[in-house]
Amino acid sequence: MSHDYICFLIIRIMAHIKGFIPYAHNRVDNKEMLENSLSLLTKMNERRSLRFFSDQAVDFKVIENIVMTASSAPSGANKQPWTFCVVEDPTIKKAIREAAEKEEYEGYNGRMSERWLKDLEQFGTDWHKPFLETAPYLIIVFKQAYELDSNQEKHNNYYVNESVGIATGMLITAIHLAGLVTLTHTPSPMNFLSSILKRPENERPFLLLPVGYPADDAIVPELDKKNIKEVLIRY
Ligand code: IYR
Repeated sequence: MSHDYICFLIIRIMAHIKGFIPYAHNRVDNKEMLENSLSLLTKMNERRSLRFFSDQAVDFKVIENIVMTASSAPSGANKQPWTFCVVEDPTIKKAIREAAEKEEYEGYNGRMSERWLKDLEQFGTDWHKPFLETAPYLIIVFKQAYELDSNQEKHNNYYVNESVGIATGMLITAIHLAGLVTLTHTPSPMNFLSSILKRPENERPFLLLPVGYPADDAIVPELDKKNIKEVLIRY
């Protein structure tokens, strides 16, 4: 019996004991695979970060689907160390805007380096963040640094930044493919989100994403993306 065959048998036996299920796709042929990958590339290249939102309502069911798409992401030991807080209450949005603008004001007026401010010039950003009130939803992603067991003992989660980063990437993709727009907003520091949203001690704010339709007069900066030679090194 070959080593590979023994491994195969062990996996089969484990599958029986530990509750595995078969997972074998129907193969997609090369032509279809090329078409699928190119059509996704074309679609994803249309994604832009938006700073000008319409206040037009969006069905909450769409937000649920988007969040659950993000939550299907892989994570260290499948701990799923994330919480997605969805804010539509205007009073809470206002409180978030006020706190964020306070931090951003400090950022643009002393905390950020000259070089950083220069790098941001092309985006035309400043400390004003009206979209935090205009967008119908704010999704605030929290990462769970640790979990508490039944004895209230702390257990650190694994690869938390990687896991929550992947889930957030899937969230952004789901928002775009649903036909909505967002912005990856990181008011800094963003501890105020924990207190406004009364999150537990094990959760830390990771990213804030306004979600909605673009305003009728929305504009985006003309940006270059790196070409394939710059990002793909073939060995
Ligand atoms: N948080 C600030 C500044 C800012 C920082 C980066 I890095 C950006 O890509 C864009 C903005 C703001 O939101 O204005």
